Amino acid sequence: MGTVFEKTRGLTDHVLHYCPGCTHGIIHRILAESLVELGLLDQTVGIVPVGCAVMAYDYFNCDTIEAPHGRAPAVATGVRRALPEATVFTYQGDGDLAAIGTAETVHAATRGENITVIFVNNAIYGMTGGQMAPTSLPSQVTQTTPYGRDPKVAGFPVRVCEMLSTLDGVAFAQRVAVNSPQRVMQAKKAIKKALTVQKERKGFSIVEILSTCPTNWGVTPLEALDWVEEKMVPYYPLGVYKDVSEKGVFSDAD
Ligand SMILES: Cc1ncc(C[n+]2csc(CCOP(=O)(O)OP(=O)(O)O)c2C)c(N)n1
Ligand code: SF4
Repeated sequence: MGTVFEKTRGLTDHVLHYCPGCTHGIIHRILAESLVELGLLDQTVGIVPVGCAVMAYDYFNCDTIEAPHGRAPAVATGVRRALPEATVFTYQGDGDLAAIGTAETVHAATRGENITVIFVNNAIYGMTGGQMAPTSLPSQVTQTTPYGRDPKVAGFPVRVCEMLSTLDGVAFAQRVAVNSPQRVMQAKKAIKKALTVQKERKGFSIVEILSTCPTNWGVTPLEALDWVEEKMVPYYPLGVYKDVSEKGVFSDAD
């Protein structure tokens, strides 16, 4: 019998620890598949975060470094410059990337570092029990906003792709979601594009992926897929925010 589907060799045999209905696992799979299909896995170094993906170093079948507290883009910068032939990705949640690590993210982007950022936006701090994240939506109930996020008190959510696409160092920025099979395929295409931008040394690339956290949103796994569609997509429109990958961000690519 022919093989119809098999686990990608881009992932190890570790059992993922994510909650039922969490889409971190889907994102791991499509990132790992992309690295394999582009022939990049064996030269890849992944930089993994604090947050629920903290143990991603056990899951990706490539070299990894743990960079707590939002410092992944800074660590990725060092790896990329020391190993120019490596493929370097960061894998970061919205608390990690857009709160604790905002400075590292913005400055790596503005420097046009040849790295690929996989940004998992689930509108909440998952790992620590559901506190408000910079990306939590207006009126969203979280552990620290029990009456709903009030922008007058807690500010407005950060739209990372829109913000970063204003920076000259950014070659490619796209927001996708993984709440349906079609969207998963689009997300994988975006990841492959971002990795290709890096391979061609065209500048900083980021794929923001709208992801689920049924546990802390207080919904079922199926309801979480609708939650992404009904609550997140209107505030965080999907699409390509920047693509200057033909030309690249520097006139003389390294
Ligand atoms: C400076 C600092 N503040 C708070 C924490 C605690 N902390 C660890 S993970 C985390 C939330 C991570 O959320 P996110 O990045 O959105 O990832 P998720 O767990 O949702 O995937 C927090 C607040 C920390 N490690 N360091
Ligand atoms: S707490 Fe949320 S983000 Fe973390 S594994 Fe569970 S569902 Fe996923």
